[in-house]
Amino acid sequence: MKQFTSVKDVQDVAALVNEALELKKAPYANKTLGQDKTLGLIFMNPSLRTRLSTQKAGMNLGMNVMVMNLDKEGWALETQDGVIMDGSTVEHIREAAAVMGQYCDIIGIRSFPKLQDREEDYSEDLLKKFIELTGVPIVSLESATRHPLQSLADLITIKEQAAAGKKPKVVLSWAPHIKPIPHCVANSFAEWMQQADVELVITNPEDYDLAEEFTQGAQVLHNQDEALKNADFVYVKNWSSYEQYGKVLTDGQGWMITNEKLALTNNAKVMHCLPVRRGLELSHEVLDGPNSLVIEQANNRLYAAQAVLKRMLEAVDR
Ligand code: SN0
Repeated sequence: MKQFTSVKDVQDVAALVNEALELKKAPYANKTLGQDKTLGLIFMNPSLRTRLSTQKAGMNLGMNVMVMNLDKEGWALETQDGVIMDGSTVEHIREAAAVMGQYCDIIGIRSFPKLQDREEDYSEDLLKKFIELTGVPIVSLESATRHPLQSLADLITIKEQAAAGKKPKVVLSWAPHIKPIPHCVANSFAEWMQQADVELVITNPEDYDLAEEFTQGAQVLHNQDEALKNADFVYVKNWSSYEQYGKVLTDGQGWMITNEKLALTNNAKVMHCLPVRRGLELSHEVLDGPNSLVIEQANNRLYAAQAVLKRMLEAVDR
């Protein structure tokens, strides 16, 4: 695997999920694979799970791991080509990325969308520049439009928890929030679920439909109660509007998943990528109750990252 930026970089999704589940049983079985190899994790935005799980995944494979919060610890970075750098930016991505590529065998990069200009965010310019300029395999730690390590962990979790012999109904349910939030987790989740053996239903308020390139084929309902009927998994996530790009259009009253909402489902397991705003996105009672999978889901981030890094170290094209 040369890059991991979307589900399209994976030839056989089910095989990757199985590989991660094997690693969960024996996390230290490949200790020599990463010997004398360096993983660099570059963050332009905050992180808890992605940072710690990917760092640990590298260490489980015997890698050396370096982490840098580039937004705070690096020189102010210029990403536009051809500009005269006589302002506040100090270093161009052309040099910065090329230099990091000298020190690292694999690089992970996190860079959220700015949520100002749709075309700019959806062009994935920064991620593409990292791929081009570092010259080493790149793992997306959440880019402007996707969060593939999260989606792989989500799929691992669903595979582990789904009842045998039944195609699970999985509902991606929009949740309220107070500020503009990226589409990445929802986009990716939709994209990955369509490569899995599940029935995907997406529910969100009007004017919150995700980009069609990600929802293709999935049922989109604006009536949440109807969507929740017989759900086996409810994946809770806020995102800002795609149509009115980056805008918050409603306070989303009535969209939070509560025990009352869960009563409409098939005793659904509840998922969220975290961080979650309690009492706003998801109720305390559900998060603290028996249906919540959020901690196990976060645990699986480790095996998702480890499966991806293992394949990159093996330089296996599958
Ligand atoms: C990010 C997102 O893309 O939704 C990261 C999730 C893994 N989440 C947030 O930005 C939450 C910020 C907040 O204030 O709740």
